[in-house]
Amino acid sequence: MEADYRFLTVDEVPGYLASVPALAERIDAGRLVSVGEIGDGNLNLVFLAKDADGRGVVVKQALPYVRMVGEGWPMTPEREKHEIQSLLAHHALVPELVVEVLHHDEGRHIIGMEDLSDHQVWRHALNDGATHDGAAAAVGRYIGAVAFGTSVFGLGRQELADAQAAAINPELCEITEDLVFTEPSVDAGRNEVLPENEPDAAALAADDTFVDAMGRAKYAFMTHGEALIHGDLHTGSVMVRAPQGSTVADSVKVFDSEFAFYGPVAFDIGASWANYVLAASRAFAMGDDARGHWALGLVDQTWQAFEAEFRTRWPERVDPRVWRDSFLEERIAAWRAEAWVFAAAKMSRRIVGAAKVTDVQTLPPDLRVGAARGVLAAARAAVRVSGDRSATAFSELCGAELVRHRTGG
Ligand code: SR1
Ligand code: MG
Repeated sequence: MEADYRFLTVDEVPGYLASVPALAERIDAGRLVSVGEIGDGNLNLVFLAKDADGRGVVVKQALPYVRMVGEGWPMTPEREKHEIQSLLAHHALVPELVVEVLHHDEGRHIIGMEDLSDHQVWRHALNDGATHDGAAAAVGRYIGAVAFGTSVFGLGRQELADAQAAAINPELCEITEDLVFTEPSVDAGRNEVLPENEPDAAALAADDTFVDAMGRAKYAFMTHGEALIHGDLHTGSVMVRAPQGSTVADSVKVFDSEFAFYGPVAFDIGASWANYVLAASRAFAMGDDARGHWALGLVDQTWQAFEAEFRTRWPERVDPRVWRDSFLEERIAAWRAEAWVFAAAKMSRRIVGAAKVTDVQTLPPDLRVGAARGVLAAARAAVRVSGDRSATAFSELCGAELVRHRTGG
């Protein structure tokens, strides 16, 4: 594939940093002690540079294809614009919870960002058994701030229209539409499970209730442009930090929002819930039930913080004349119910689909079978619930399925 821009290399990074004033003021490009390519995501190149004084910057470049597959899966590098726009919009709302953008190179699809190397990717920290208390609430507060501040409730009419127009992101949305909603039940040749899980994947695909729910969820995803959502808010899109010897997070930063678009608020909520269930599946599979229940408890922490943040901002809504408190209650209840189904979609895609997660994949196969089976069973059970749709009911239902299936068998 012929790209019309140059890919960044480790060797080029020092000169690049020196040539960009906004980066050169954050790092001494002439006294670098390390430059490395640290990207472990599915799509992009990510470089971290550190100087002799311990200062650092991150430089991220979008490739014209999906990194995890290679040139055979072309993908617009323009996605970096959506990442920048959403990071800036979200940072303006909750600066302490969103990575700081320092630089944008449109021609080469490069973003310069603050160095968060004193943080850990939350998924890695969860896999290692860390807790980072407060992180789940921070994620909920971020979702609530974005749900209000980028929506009809927080923006004037013209500002909203401009933001919606700038956020049209069909290529990245189509990845989600395919991988999250369609392919868990309709294999496009990208699915893969352990042989022992093939009956579980087949049962998911044959489950009419599940497939119908995915159809409704995909429709909502494609039509409910409520807010400038993150669009890929899994635990690999959050960095966490705790002081030495502490289990409490003193910094939580959301990043990697290239999938951002005007979509359903509950999609980000469901994404976070799904990833807590995946973290719990790992713990239950390893026989650490206390840790499994702790991970499931994150579901309600995110929900409560989301709801509190949205309610706090509600008095500032654009048109209180018709958006009365009764409408707030309707919205909150609707988002909570929708989050169940979005979470079910996100759980199932990480088990059968193309882009898996280390929570489950790094388990030994004999433990992975039961974990995967439990997650799929939980997803199928979640779309069947029509009664109590609280966050705690969701985690209790998932916990029961994870424990029931964990032995593999
Ligand atoms: C082809 S991209 C695969 C996945 O990686 C991203 O993190 C998104 O979750 C996407 O679905
Ligand atoms: Mg990502």
